[in-house]
Amino acid sequence: SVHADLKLVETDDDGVDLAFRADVLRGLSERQKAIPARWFYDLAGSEIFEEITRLQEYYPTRVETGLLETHGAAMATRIGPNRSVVEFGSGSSVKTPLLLRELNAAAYVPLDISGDFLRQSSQELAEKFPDLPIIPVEANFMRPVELPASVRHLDMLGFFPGSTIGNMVPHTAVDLLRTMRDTLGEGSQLLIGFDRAKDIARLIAAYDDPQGVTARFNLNLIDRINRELDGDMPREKFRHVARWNADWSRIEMHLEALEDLIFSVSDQHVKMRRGETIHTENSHKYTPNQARLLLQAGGWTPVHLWTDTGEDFLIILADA
Ligand code: AVI
Repeated sequence: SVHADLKLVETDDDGVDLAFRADVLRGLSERQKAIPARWFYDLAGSEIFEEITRLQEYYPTRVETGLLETHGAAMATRIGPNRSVVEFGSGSSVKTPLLLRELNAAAYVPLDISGDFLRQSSQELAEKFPDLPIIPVEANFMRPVELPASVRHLDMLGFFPGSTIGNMVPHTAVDLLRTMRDTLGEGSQLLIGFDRAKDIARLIAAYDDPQGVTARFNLNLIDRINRELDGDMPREKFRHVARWNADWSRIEMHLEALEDLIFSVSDQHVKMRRGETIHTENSHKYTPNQARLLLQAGGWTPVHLWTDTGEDFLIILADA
């Protein structure tokens, strides 16, 4: 059964998302222009991301799903029964059931900033697990979340798949891990996915696929800015770039200007030189030791690690 929730996004009188406008206007006035990756995920962006996860070149979703299929029972044995599963970011229709079918969970609490997505995925899960109490909470999990009273007395298991942690710089990732620990409390556990450092050519192919799906994902941000923030960015004058940053061990996505440009967004004028970029995403890749260290820095003690034979992806179980 699915329980009720509440509302979050702040808008002005015209319905403009104030945080989106503030991030874009600030980001476009910096020396290295940059827009946080979270703004990729409007409805169109979320749909294109789903397409990405089905690409041959984009291995993370496939490999992580395989790990949950192969090792789900072993994970459940280590986790134990009667935990409340708190998922950070709404349950994907594929991965969450693979975990829930093995765990004898007391409740499932998906946290997401998008209420629409949350309601949809909760409904789908309720059909698969009719006896499991499902309590969706509309919340920004980057800040401490007060969990519903009905689950607060239980031992929690945080679930953070997808290597979403990789989209944060280590400083922010550590802040989030500490916040998760505060949200989940003493005696809790965390099951978290990391994408592993690997051959650079394979990483580039995963973020610059020949079909151009990832390019569409990146360029969709321009459409969103033009539509929601009254912009006139010329989409066809930008190209998608994916590059490896060795110092930070990450793939970066950028939108590169193909010629000198002048455009405006919400009445703010922006100039770009040919070849200049807007940095739109980081996707950090970790060795097992780096992943463990990140968890430790965030207040967690890694207790078990699962990886695939191709050594592409990691799932780590940690204690609070
Ligand atoms: C959601 N996140 C983990 C994806 C990633 O791989 O960093 C987003 C993505 N960007 C381009 N392709 C996929």
